[in-house]
Amino acid sequence: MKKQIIFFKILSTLSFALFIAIMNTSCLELLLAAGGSYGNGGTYGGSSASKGTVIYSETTELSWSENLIFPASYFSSFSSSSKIEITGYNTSDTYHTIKLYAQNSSWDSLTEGKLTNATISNSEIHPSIDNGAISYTVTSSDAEKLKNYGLVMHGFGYVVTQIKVYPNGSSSTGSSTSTTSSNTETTIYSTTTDLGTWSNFSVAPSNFSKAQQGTVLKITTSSSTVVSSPSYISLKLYDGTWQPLSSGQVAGGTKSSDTITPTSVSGTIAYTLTSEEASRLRSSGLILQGYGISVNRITISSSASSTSSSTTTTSSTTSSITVKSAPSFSKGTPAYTHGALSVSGSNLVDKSGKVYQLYGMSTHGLSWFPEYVNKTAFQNLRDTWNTNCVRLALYPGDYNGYCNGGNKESLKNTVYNGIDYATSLGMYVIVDWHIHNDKPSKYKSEAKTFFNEVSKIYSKYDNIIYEICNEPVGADWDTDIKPYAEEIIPVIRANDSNAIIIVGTNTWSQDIEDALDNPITRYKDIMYTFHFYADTHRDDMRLRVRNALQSGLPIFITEFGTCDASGNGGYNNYQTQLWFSLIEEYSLSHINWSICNKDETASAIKSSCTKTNGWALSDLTESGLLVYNHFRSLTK
Ligand code: IDC
Repeated sequence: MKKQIIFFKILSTLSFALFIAIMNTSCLELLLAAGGSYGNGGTYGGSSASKGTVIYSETTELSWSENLIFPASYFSSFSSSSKIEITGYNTSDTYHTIKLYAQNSSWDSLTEGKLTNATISNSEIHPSIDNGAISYTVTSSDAEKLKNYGLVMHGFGYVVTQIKVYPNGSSSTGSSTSTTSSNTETTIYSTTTDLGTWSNFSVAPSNFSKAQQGTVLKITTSSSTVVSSPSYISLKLYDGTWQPLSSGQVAGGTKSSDTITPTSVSGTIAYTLTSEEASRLRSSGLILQGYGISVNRITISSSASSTSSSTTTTSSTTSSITVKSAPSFSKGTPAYTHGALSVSGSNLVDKSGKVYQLYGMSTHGLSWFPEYVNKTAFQNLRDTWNTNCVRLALYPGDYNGYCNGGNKESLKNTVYNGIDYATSLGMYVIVDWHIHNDKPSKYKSEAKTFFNEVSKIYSKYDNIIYEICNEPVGADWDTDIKPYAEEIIPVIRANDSNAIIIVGTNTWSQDIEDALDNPITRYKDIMYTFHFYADTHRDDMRLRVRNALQSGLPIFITEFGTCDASGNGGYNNYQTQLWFSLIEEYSLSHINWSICNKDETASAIKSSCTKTNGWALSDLTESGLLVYNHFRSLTK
């Protein structure tokens, strides 16, 4: 969506010939290449940088929904004294704010720099003058991020009329005629990732488009907290198809077959590519795996022979991902019939505005029961169980969770496969970032990266729903959960402007009144999570839900159990039926925990049954049978 907005703005300033060229290239690439002549600004790098260069001169009201994007090429000469100057004025709203982010995969907020004519709180810049220029002087870390990824700006209650950049700060008088930076290294990864016990992450092929024989990868590392005093440390480099890189030269460590032992846990190793390895990275990207060590940054040296005076430096992102085209759902499937969903009052409604109820099964944690993510299982859930939705539970925290030693790549693939299976069956699918027993802010940066990537790939899918924090615990709504949500939602919405986003509430998603008292108003199509485990949560909880619904809160029960809150013990048919009555009264969406054979009461499949699809009724537990019969009584 953001790309489209900017795309159309740029389009108006481009010639027809360029338009034809755009049609033959990816919009985004051209957009980046068009950097030097954006808006009415002079050619970047040619004019005196000490006077500043106008990079934007349109009148645009920031109202959360619009992101202004400036490619990395605008910031190629940035360093720690560089400045961004924003001219504009406050609207008549009572709230005025601007947010600056680096356009890296985790959308890091820029908050540490020096402001003039503005103050900052909660990563939001508040102008202290009603109109005129405010400025942000970047830190060296901001400068690095902007140089590599570019800038995203959004906000509320503020009209931007001009943006200028001063690579040398405002007071510099130095002659700066050749401002094209001759960077020899480009940062292609700048998120601290603890590799723990052989975790891995990948860097997309686009980052290696210029790799050739002799190109150097520098990997900066620090200690691991997952393995606090490791008996050894190790790094392994692979191409994107898991073929090792082992022929190149290593400095800063020793190499034995395909394993590199860094000289020190905190330091930098340099790996020089052979031409065959460079070609593999160009086509499939890099996977880095390791033990007892964290990676903080990866840079790639640029080739020596660059063409002179090019201002269109390539912006590399770690997440240049293939956006899948819009799926066509088969006739008669739930997603075909009901299309893109939205929120109206306290209701979830379908494409024709009719109240619509989603219901179905949740997986258990994908780290432990990924085998239930298969197409036949989902088809059984759609056809035999009569459900229209599945939920994919990705735990960040627990042991072997996504951010705690789990194999990120394979977990992500399980999520993607799950979305693809559900889509091919015309089912709705919830991507659940399964925070539990934690504050959502704990894994915020990982969550941003994850949701940015998924929502980019699936931006054209109308059947995907994002649940951004399953069950916060010990997290204040006003100061933790809501600010977290207000950082994650724009990341998703920048890719997918209308997906339903569900936000968890404190105390294992029970404190729904907090959301009622201080709802998220910046974004539409937001729902709030309520969870019940029937034996533990009874009349008092039903009353809370009823009251919140009557006050207009859109509630989605993304998880319920027929037993007690531990998930094991206390199977309670009677209390579950009472919940089903309330659910029916308000057409609430509801998802049961969980489709797996773990030996616990909440599981729908008997522990003696190892089938991962094609279950007979005799394979179901008492909980499984109860929800099976309930789902079959509903209309999908
Ligand atoms: C439980 C699982 C159990 C697992 C535990 C910790 O059923 O096998 O050992 O998590 O990972 C929730 C949570 C959900 C819990 C479930 C039952 O969202 O993760 O699953 N529950 O305790 N909220 C209330 C109950």
